[in-house]
Amino acid sequence: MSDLKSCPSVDLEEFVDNILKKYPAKVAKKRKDHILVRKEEDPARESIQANNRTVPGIITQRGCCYAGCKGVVLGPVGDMVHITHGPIGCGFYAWLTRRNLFKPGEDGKNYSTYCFSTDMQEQDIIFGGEKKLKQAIKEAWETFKPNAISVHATCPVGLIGDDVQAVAREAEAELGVKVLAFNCEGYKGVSQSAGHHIANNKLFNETVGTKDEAIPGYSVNILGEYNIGGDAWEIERILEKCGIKIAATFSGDGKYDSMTSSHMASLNLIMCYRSINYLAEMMETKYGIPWAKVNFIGVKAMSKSLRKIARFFEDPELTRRIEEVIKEEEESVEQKLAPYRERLQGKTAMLFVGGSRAHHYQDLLRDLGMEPVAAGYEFAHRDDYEGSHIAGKIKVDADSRNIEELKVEPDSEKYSPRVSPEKKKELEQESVLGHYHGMIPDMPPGTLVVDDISHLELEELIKTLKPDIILSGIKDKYVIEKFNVPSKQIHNYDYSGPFAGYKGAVNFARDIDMMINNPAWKLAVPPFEKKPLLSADLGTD
Ligand code: CFM
Repeated sequence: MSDLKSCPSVDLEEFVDNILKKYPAKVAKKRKDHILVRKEEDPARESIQANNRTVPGIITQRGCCYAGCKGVVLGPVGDMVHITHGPIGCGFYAWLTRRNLFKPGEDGKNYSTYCFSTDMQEQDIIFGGEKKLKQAIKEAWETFKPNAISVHATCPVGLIGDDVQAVAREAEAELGVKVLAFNCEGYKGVSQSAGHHIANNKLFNETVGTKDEAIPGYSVNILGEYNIGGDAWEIERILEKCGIKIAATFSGDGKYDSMTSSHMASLNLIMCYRSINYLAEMMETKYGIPWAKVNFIGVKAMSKSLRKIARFFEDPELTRRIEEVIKEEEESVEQKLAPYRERLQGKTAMLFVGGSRAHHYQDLLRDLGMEPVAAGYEFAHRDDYEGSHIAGKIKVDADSRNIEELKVEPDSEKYSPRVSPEKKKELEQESVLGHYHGMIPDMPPGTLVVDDISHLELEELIKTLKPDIILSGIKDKYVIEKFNVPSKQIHNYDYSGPFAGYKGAVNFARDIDMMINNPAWKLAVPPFEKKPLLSADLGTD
């Protein structure tokens, strides 16, 4: 039934049924809707459940709301001080392990390598932590004079009810620096996805549009690019070579000031739709700035994204320059990629990453002749799988209702549509503007899509589909490698990168080749093959 090269004899539906049988009935019922065997030629006929609570007891790779707000969206803005209001562990574990790199601007301000925390103790939990927070903001301001300060609430802060918003307002008035406070307590929502939304709302309300400064030339903002391993710098190199100006990046290598005037740019480019589609939609409604979904991961994807920009600006000179850059860059990487492609051709991969990379990296794998056989997100929503057109149809539940949906209207002074309604419609129909097609249409029949994969499911997939590599994260990396399958971290790139753009594709190919074709995998014997394993059955009482 399946046409997977790696495992032609596997009946995927039977295989999934067998995995589900290992769960108690209630759990199996829930997980069933999060696993999709791609069968239909028309992907629009297939759908998956996502963004639901993880079943307690299942080992998930997800993070918390605080991680999504502080770690993901705000953290990369390096000229701000980001204060974690909570016990020290939360700050410590969000301390640059994601490798969102930062180069200071002309003012030389860079706090990205510091970890700021109020270090709450038991007595603060009992008597309240507001005073301590106020003191921390003051101290941070006096010591560093950052361009802005953010405060991020952790679980205990929400439980004891510290009013971080009031403290931020007071501090802002007293010190004369912007203080953004986020109620991103870890337990809000079902994953870090909730934190993205909370971060987007406040950046939209209190940062974007606070400074009007014209941006000349072909200007774009890059949304949802976080400069992991230097990705944003490779993207910047290419766009600048084409003559396109990046007004602001949200938020890799991000500067606070550039975000304040980002509403003056001509176009928003969305890399990671999951973490920042809210901001893009709201900026379009309020300021008339349209968005285009791009993917800068992969050679062909990069070129395709550049052509989308050319199509939007519709200037023959810019288009000519873009085509020149594409030709030059593609020729140069082609030579470098050829030897890797020879060794990687036909190898299979599985991808279980976050909320966008499990899709983006499929383009790069295909550039190398590799075949993605199974993929899934940890915390994405149904529109990331099925396409942005279904976003309005997703059922809101008790968990998603938790996060405020802002009511946005066109700004009476600052709203200015970038293109005529006719051209906008045309570009939407061509899927240049306002459209993300999602992961499922890119996965051919005979592949598997698994949302919020558990370790049990991952183990079964490894044993049966026997992939040559798994792109995933730190929580499952060593589980995977104990099965003698190499695992590349696609969250922080395992000390490597950049992987974006043309040069990044070569770095990635080099890393992947080194891992897959390393003879060590055939020599190592995992411990559970040397010694018998303890085993147990699930109790039924
Ligand atoms: Fe977007 Fe990200 Fe991702 Fe994400 Fe993340 Fe990340 Fe990610 Mo780790 S913002 S959804 S919350 S692309 S930190 S840079 S790699 S899980 S796939």
